[in-house]
Amino acid sequence: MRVSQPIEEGPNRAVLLGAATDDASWPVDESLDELARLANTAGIEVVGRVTQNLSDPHPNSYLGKGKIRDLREEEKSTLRFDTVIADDELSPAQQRYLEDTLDVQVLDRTAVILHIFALHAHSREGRLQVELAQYRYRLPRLTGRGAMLSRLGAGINTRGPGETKLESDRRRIRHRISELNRDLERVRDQRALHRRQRRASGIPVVALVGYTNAGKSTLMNALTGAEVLSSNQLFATLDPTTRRLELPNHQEALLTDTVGFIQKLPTDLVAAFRATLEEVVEADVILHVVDASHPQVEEQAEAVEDELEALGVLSKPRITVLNKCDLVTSQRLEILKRVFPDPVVTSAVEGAGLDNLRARIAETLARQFVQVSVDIPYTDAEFVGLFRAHGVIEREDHESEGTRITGRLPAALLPSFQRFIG
Ligand SMILES: Nc1nc2c(ncn2[C@@H]2O[C@H](COP(=O)(O)OP(=O)(O)OP(=O)(O)O)[C@@H](O)[C@H]2O)c(=O)[nH]1
Ligand SMILES: [Mg+2]
Repeated sequence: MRVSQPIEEGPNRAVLLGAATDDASWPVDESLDELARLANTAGIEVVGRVTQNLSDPHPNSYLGKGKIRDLREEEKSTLRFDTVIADDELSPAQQRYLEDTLDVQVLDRTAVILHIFALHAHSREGRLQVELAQYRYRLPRLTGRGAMLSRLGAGINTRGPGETKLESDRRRIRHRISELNRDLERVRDQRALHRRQRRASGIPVVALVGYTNAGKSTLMNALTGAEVLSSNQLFATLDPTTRRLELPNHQEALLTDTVGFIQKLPTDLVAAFRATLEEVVEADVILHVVDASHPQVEEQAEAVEDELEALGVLSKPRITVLNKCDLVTSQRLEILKRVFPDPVVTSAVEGAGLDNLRARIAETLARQFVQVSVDIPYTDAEFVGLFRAHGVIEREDHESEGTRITGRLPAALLPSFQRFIG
């Protein structure tokens, strides 16, 4: 079964709607610049913008009703727009009001992001996740104009007696959602198994995280010779990729590239990509890649930190990478070096700072792992398993009394092994 795209086919000429609210940390114009880039990535042309200062978005109409009427009366003929995109997630009521008043396609930031995700997901898991997120998003919005887009598959009509089109659509979507959840569970078990195997190999994992378009994939390619798609689009990467990373002193790690973050990222969408982000949760070190050339660099970094906090990984060792340094003046760089704690400065496209970054990763890992030699009696054999699962074994000998292991252990596990250290 194919998901019908949430965005209508054909030319889409959109007007962006933005509410400048009191508590917004992000200036509305910059937020709309970003929304315009999202729209372009989704294949939509942006022909105008309407913003309004409001303490909160209007509960029934997003912007004030006067503003919306002006848009209809004054601008509709001049701008010839067929779509509006709100910068915040619209409630079903807001969506309906805008549709009824403007008689155009009404989208919000989430719908546009979902559309981009659908275009960019390639793995089976990625596709399942996007489909699930799309249905979850559409279920409460199956009325009015949206209902026309709600048909699942073509030519199937399984409406039960006495059931309205809307009810049968809802029922089928719920059914599909539970199917998707089941399929995803299976894919996730598979992924968890792979992660366990990787863990057991004892090679530490380093995860790239950052705002979308910060240069994570370009950095991944520069560091490992991988050929992950990097492109000047938002959310170019959805599916995680892992490659071997060589560090100084013949040390090795695995480097994982992940989906980017964005401000106002809907929690449902984050939930749908939970499995992808488990790679981050299980990493030993997190590389936070920051686009040093972006005017909103601090706000972007903050949005990423918020997501890291939600994932519960703020306590993991983290290295801030100020990327795209080729695009900033040395003066600006000095300022940023004071804003971000102890950053490594890189240019992924020019290959600058990569040796420093490798050295910093090695140092950070070394701080977490300690070299030990332990004699584990056969009666405590479960500790051999523990060492295997979390440490790096360099040598293992089976002696008469027990197992002698030489290797590296995470510093946090040292107390548990203290009594085996001879
Ligand atoms: N000038 C310059 N451009 C860079 C640098 N690193 C990445 N880029 C460009 O920035 C754009 C985004 O790079 P990606 O590597 O795709 O970014 P990403 O963080 O993987 O983005 P998503 O996967 O979309 O979240 C591409 O056009 C890159 O060529 C850099 O150090 N300097
Ligand atoms: Mg990428």
